[in-house]
This record gives sequence, structure tokens and C-alpha cells, in this order.
Amino acid sequence: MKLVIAIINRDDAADVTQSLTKKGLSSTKLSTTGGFLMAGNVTLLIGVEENRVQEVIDIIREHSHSRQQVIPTSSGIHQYGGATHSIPVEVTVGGGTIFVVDVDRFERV
Ligand code: 2BA
Repeated sequence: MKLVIAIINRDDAADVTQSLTKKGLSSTKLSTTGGFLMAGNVTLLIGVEENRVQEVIDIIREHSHSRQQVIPTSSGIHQYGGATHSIPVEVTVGGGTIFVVDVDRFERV
């Protein structure tokens, strides 16, 4: 058995989880925060037999979309000795970041 850990955009979470459920795949949704943007995202835990891992990844890929996000960064140059300039920088937040790990033991008690 494998555990698929997928970090996706909050706006895509409902589509992804509904599509997984339709295919009989269980998932658990966690509200998480990206370390770089410090913005909310969603982490899905999906326990699945090894022969269905690719199917899970395909569903996530189909329903997750990359987005441009603008973040303010400081120029470090002080204006009139006061506040620093804020320069907006655009980053592409990917459709999904996926880890697949081995599960040593799985039990429902
Ligand atoms: P964040 O850490 O908030 O990162 C959001 C986006 O900011 C990233 O999109 C990337 O485009 C950019 N970014 C991240 N770190 C950067 C850096 N040091 N310098 C420049 N730009 C940077 P994604 O790569 O698609 O990642 C989306 C979210 O997936 C991340 O949100 C984080 O929550 C998670 N993630 C990505 N890689 C990860 C990893 N290796 N381990 C754990 N979580 C990861």
C-alpha cells in the first residue's frame, strides 16, 4: 500500500476529492499553509493500493490548476529614510505537489 500526499490549491480541493470519491478512492483533507507564501492550501492524504497510484495522480493532475500569485517583496531601499519600497513579484503556484510514500502497516480498528 502507498500513501499519496498531495498539496493542492484550496480552490481545487472539492473537485479533486469528489473525483476521487467517485472512483471509490478515500481521502482525508487537511488545511495547511505553504511555508513560502504563508497562504492557505490543502493537503490530501490518500491511502491506495500500489496499482492505483497512477490513477490517483492522474485525477489530481486533471483537477488541479496552476495559478499566478503576486507577492510583495521589499527592495531594501529606504524612501526618504522611511519605509522600504514594496516590489510585487509574480510566482507560479503549481497545480499540485505530490509525494508517494510506502505504508508499512494499514489497519482500521
Ligand atoms: P508555498 O511554500 O507557499 O510556495 C508557493 C509557491 O511559491 C511555490 O509553488 C513556488 O512557485 C514558490 N516558491 C516556494 N518556495 C520558493 C523559494 N524558496 N523561492 C522562490 N519561489 C518559491 P509550488 O512549488 O507549486 O508549491 C506549492 C506549495 O506546495 C507550497 O506552498 C508548499 O506548501 C508545498 N510544497 C512545495 N514543495 C514542497 C516540498 N518540497 N516539501 C513540502 N511542501 C512543498
